[in-house]
Amino acid sequence: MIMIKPDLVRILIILLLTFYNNISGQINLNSRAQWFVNDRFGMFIHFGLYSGAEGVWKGEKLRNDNNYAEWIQYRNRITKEEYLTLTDKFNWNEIDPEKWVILAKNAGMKYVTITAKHHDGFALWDSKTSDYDIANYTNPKRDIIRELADACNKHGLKLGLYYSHWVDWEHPYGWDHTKEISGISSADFDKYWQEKVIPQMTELLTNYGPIGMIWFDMWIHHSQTVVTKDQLLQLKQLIRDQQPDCLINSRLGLSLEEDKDVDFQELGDNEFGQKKKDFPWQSPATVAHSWGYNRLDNDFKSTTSLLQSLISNVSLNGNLLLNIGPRSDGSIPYEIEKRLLEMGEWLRINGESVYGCSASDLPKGMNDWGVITEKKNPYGTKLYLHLFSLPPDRKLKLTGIKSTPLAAYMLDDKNRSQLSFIHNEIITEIVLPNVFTEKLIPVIVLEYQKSPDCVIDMAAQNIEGGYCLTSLNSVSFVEKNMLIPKSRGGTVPSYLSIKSPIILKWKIYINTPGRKSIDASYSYQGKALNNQINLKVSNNELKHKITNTGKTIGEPKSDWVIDNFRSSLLGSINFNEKGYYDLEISIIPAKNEEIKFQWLWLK
Ligand code: JFZ
Repeated sequence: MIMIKPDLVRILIILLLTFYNNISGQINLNSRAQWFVNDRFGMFIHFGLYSGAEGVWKGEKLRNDNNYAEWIQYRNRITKEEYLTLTDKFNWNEIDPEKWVILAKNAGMKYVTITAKHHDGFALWDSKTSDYDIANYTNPKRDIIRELADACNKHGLKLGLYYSHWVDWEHPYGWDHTKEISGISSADFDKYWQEKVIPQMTELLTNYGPIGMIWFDMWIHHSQTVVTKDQLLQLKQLIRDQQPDCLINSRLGLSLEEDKDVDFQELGDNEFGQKKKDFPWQSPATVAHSWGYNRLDNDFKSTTSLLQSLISNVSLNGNLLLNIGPRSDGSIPYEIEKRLLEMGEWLRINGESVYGCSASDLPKGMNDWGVITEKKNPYGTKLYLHLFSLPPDRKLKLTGIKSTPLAAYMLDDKNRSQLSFIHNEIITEIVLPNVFTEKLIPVIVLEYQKSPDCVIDMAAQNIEGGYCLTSLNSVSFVEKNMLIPKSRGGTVPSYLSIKSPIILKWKIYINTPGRKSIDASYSYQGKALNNQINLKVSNNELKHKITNTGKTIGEPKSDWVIDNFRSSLLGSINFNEKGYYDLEISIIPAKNEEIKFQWLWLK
């Protein structure tokens, strides 16, 4: 027998953990979710009887502007009997779930989540619990979940199942929003729960091999619904017992505070990340608006914007679950298929910057040209700079990284031809190629020996080489209630409401010395003559008197009169040498007056 010293065990564990963390790059996740944060991109499939209605019923379109065609039975008040006539519309000889899986694979997606049972209560598999299922209405019997599970196995994708546990329009005691009028007893709802939810979930968890995730869909906390915490715990326990590796999304309905044992947070529909989070999360998204096929829903997002949503999420540690709504013959609308395939093409070349990547430590939006993902491995760290916009002078400035890169090249360049760059303190200036071979989103790779040091309290130079200084990139603490969000359709910008003297400070790095001018944008509606802005940099000082900025018209409508935000020159200052500068302004409003401060612009 080999004896292992406790010390050695400790060292081994530490080594293992270090390696583990380096691979994932994302902390605060349980081991179950490891594949999920690695894979980043999945396919959502909304398919059901509603797919046959296509968002129209008896010539009338869906009674809701959100276009959610899978809600047509509820919205257009269709009885169960009439709704079932939709089964005649389906062309079962054509419907082949393997085609959806192949599309997912070609799109670079690593998992597939299908509506096993949506709100209409109709099961897409051969359910022993309920006759309200696909097997009962097809001859020979079909089981879409089985076929999809087989196809996923064959092509190496993980299978996720959407199951509407709260809303069910078929079962007399399932939740249906009209019960807000009629009411429902908790005993009756529990009948539905024990008679349909638990047995159907048991079927799904025991008959279809490994399930990667269960996608529940209760988008409000259980306390606001008829569902009880105990019922949710029962359901969760069932999953943990039957499939210990299966992920559960946060729309189960328990808050993360009351139960930490949910595996990832699901954001709202088409809601994308705003902030880096370590806990795994995902945005469900559509290519147009509807989830189920809607023939009138033609507002398709571009491939570039879909890719940007995916990459931006990854840059904040998030995933993207992008939806297709097949038609009643199984086909995918051309506009959706085309975009998915284009995403796949991009990922085949540039996927290294998405799969297995996580957030960098720089705050979202700090560099205005795009987003950054990061990959650590035992040999070093790579940063991937995704260019959403291109600087007109073809010199990309990355602000915030202290370390000097070892190498810089385009991710799609097999030869890794080096891009020339200059590194100054915290600005890496990279000379971009004149022509990009990548037409959608070019990616620059920067290699470092180890995870590079970041400076996060700096205001970055923007794409035009200037600095836009707001309360958001300042180092000063600002009371939340002073931040006024934009309003009136964005014609009134967001601003800082200043009613008593305040000091705001920024840290910037100047890499091109010289004289720079400084403007301030603000609105002032009063009559006082002693409102002041004083600016200090090193030993220089600029003083500025604030005067009334008047009104303007936001839109050509007589009632759209809004405060004017005007840019005024404060003066110019000589920045003699390269280096860090502290910039400070004091804004001193006259007594009882309000200054609406927007930004400083330094260039
Ligand atoms: C739900 C479903 O009702 C819809 O049919 C679709 O399946 C979608 C993926 O999920 O819709 C929602 C869920 C959450 C919100 C809004 C609509 N939300 O958080 O605001």
